[in-house]
Amino acid sequence: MFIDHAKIYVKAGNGGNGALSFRTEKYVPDGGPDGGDGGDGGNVVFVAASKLTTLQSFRFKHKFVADDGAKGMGRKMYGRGGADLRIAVPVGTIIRDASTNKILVDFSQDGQEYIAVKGGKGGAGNMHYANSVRQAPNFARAGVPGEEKELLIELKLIADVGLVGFPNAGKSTLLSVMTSAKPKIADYPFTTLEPVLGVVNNFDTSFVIADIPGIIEDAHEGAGLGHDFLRHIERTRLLIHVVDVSAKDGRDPLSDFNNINNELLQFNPELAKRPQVVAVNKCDAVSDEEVESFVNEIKKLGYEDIFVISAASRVGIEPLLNKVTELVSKLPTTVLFDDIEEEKLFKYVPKDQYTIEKHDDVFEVSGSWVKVVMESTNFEDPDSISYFQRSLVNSGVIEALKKAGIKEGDTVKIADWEFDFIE
Ligand SMILES: Nc1nc2c(ncn2[C@@H]2O[C@H](COP(=O)(O)OP(=O)(O)OP(=O)(O)O)[C@@H](O)[C@H]2O)c(=O)[nH]1
Ligand SMILES: [Mg+2]
Repeated sequence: MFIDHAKIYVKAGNGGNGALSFRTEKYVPDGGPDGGDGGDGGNVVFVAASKLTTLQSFRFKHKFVADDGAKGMGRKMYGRGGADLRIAVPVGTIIRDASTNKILVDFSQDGQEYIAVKGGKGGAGNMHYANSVRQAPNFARAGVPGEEKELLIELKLIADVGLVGFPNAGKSTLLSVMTSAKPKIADYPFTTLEPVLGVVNNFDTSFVIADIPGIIEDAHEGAGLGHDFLRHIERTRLLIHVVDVSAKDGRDPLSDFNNINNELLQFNPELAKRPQVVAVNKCDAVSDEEVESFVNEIKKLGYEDIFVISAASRVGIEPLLNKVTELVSKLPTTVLFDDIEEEKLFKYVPKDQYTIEKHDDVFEVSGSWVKVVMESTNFEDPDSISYFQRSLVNSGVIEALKKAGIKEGDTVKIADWEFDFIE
């Protein structure tokens, strides 16, 4: 059921045949040729839609055929053109030609279109073939068949929103209340060691949030966990900057805030320019006055979208979520894959951090990453499962399973879970 990797067959509509017909009217014994043209076949067109986040629609349907053009008719009547078949795919989808593996299109913008196969031209009717010598053309052209292709459809993992902040600020807690992801949360710094993704479904918008390890001062020089993982949020549209306003560990929230922004700047000035929503967290642990004075300081720095929240007690989450949803739906994607290289795509887990063992028809996948993936998946939630599956694809596990000889219907075992392998 690894639906974020689909192979489909597309066929454009055939052109309609041209008509072979002669005018027959009372008192006109030998009417001239009046066979009309056949209509053109419909194209199969893919359209990127930012509202979609999965390739769910390809799970059960693998064959897509556009309408044929209608055949031409007598009395110079043209056949109707076949309608295009339009197929919506999420932004971030890549389509390859299955026979060559060549990338045909990389959808990075909402509304982007790609004609995958063209409909056949309609045939000309015999009315076109009359001339002074050949007055009764006894032939018409047949319509051209529509193109057909086998395509591979893949969906890259792209986070729309990145959570940044000092270790222990409550980023993972916030992810866990905004999405159905179940990241590890604990009262010590560097709880999060690998990026964790969650899917938000708010109103009719859905987007992906990435929780990354905490950043500290001098991360750009390798302090703490360093900042390599910042590349996971380089293509996000906006950042939620989580600040612990309680300053429990003797820290100053304002210098935390400035330090993080400075680290972003050191890493990539573009990332520092990304719109930021400030989540002033742990408001339950300090007085209202302290919260207010911090908020005022942030306002002075020019930030407008500031939300006072308590992630742990779910206070103030809804207005924050609504604002982020509104901004995400308005902001353009920052993803533009000019030259597509596999290594540039978001990788959920590094390759080679797993092993695959085969026992009869059961392929067991194990390794340290499994824990990370499992912790961030809610198996009750279809979106979460779909991201889990995608992470398997992106981490190369599916490829490795295939190399190990997995067949449709075999069992994949990961930790305590078993799945049927369905392509
Ligand atoms: N009082 C209070 N505690 C909170 C709040 N939000 C989170 N915490 C606690 O703060 C601690 C750190 O939370 P995490 O969500 O793990 O923090 P993080 O930013 O992901 O930390 P790292 O992954 O280590 O960078 C946990 O003990 C949380 O329970 C809050 O609103 N109020
Ligand atoms: Mg964390």
